[in-house]
Amino acid sequence: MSHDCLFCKIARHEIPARIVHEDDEFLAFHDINPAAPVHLLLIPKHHVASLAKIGPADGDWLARMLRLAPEIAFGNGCNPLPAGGFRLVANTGAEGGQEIDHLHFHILGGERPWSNRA
Ligand code: IU
Repeated sequence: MSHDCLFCKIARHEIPARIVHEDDEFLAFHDINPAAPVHLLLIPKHHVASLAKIGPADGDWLARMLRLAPEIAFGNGCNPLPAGGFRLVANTGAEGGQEIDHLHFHILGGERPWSNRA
């Protein structure tokens, strides 16, 4: 855990967030500046700066995180397939638009139109 990291603080419940899912490994909560009718962030509780820091030992928990994404999306307002769906976005690095240096998946969905900002 990184003591100064905002998302680590949210994972430790030191900063409030509108949490929609929590288990031993992961947390999902509403983005404070939503870019779509549904805009959630899914994070690992342990500190990982970004996808660029993922290594061979990270495959198992990363697979669990990916599998959690549709469960959280469809459980929290994203409309069912085939008409519905969701976007999964992992901004990585400065030129990737990453502002918070703790790995997070944006989960975006809801009735269109909404922009592809996120
Ligand atoms: P990015 O991929 O690092 O740019 O996304 C960071 C997101 O974190 C962004 O969409 C912010 O609105 C969001 N966020 C938040 O949900 N809570 C906060 O306290 C802060 C940022 I600071």
